[in-house]
Amino acid sequence: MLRFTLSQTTPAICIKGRTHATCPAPFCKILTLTKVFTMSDTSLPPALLTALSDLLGPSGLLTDAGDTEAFCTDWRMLYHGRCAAVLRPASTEDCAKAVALCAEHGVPMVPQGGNTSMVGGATPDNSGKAVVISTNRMTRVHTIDHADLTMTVEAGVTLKAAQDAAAAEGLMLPLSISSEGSAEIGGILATNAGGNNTVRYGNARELALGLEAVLPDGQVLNLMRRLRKDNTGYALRQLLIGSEGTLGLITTAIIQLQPAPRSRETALCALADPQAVLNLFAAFRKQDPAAIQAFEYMSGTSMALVNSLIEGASLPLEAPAPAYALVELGSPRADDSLRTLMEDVLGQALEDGLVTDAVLAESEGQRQALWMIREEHAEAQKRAGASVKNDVSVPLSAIPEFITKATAACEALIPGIRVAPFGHIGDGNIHFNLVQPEGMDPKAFLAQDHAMMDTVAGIVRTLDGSFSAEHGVGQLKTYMMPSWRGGAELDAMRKIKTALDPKNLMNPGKIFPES
Ligand code: 2HG
Ligand code: ZN
Repeated sequence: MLRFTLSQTTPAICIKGRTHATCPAPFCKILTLTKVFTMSDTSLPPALLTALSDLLGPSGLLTDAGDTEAFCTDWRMLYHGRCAAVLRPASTEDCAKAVALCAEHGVPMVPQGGNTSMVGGATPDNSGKAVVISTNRMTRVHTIDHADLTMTVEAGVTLKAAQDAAAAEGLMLPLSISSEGSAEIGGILATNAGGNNTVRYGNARELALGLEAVLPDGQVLNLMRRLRKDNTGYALRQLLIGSEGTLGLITTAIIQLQPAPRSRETALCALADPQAVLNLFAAFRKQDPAAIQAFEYMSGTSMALVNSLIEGASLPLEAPAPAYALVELGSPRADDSLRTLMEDVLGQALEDGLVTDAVLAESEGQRQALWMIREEHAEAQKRAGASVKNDVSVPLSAIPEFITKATAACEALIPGIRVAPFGHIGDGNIHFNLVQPEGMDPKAFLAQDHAMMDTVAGIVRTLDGSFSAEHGVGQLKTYMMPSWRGGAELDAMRKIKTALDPKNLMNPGKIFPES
């Protein structure tokens, strides 16, 4: 009988970086552990448990179901798995040794960062056989290099902490997502996260120059180079990025930075429909595409949910509208050219009737208030009841047709459904989210999730889009893979997976359908 006394605290913040006290989500509990556990709490073989406890120590190994529960449930509370243990290595070396031990014993491993996946990508199944490997103790920012404009950072650093570290040095990490207070660098790279600044700087993939990862057999893959050009064989880091933890566990990365913007202009605009939002985007792009830092779309329905369900959120416009655009321009120049650009384009758009109302942020506080309205969309929809997420991409030109057709199809499928799309319209990514009709049983609504997802995906397909844009496939959309990535493409993906992970131990059940 093996006994440990654990006493440690996991970060007391939620997806938004809120403290536990201010966050209503049950997921956000603080784990203050002063517990005794026994070997009988876990299904791990005794020899493995002993080796892991010797390696990781009490704060690095959790086996009590009460302590592991928070790691086995996703942010949306859709997936409730079980695990044999949570491993929390504090270094790449320990992580590699822990992975090697698990591989030796044939134990499946589920890598997990900030646990903010929207597709159940970091939740174990309910067999209780897998271990979760959490990166949340690997939190060092190693270096920030001004000459190379790079940051070397461990996987468990939250995106917000990495952004703040860059900002403290007068630089900018140009990746911004709603869950940045909790989402961690490792998970962000594993899922190739996109977010608000993709329109200008690309996805996580474009920002990662170097990478270190632990492969499924415990080998460390060191790709920590800081080179813009490096055509030396296959770009293995790009294979790991976006693999959703199925090919290995990312432990450290070299991220490209930018000079911090010294001028920024942010506006919230009311418009008639998505086509008008796209026309406004085209008007800015025509003047200065490089100035557009973010260009976000919000539907009237999704905005109304934010205003009614998020405390402190209020619409700073005269009246609600069918569509909104949040526009941000940024420049490392400290002059007022962006204000001129913003006023010129918006002035003309108002005159033409393209924009019906608009506000410009006059201070950093006002800017943050505008962004808060946008960033709270996921939270508002969570509070509105059960919802089905369709994180899709279509070519920009097809967005209006997509939204019109998909709205009609979903309204016909489930009368009373609240179609609440929003998203990163400047890069073609729409979160075509469907919120349950008021008063409907959430379970009855979710029972039709595949019917809704297939309806939306069918329209996406006719428009040359993708059913999986920035959130990944996870376990939510695995069933769709054969019809979207069949033939040689899925075959090549499976061969890569088998070559690196022949025993299918790394994040099993994600991306690939069982066959
Ligand atoms: C966002 O853009 C996130 O806010 C979440 O990607 C999207 O809730 C969603 O579907
Ligand atoms: Zn998004």
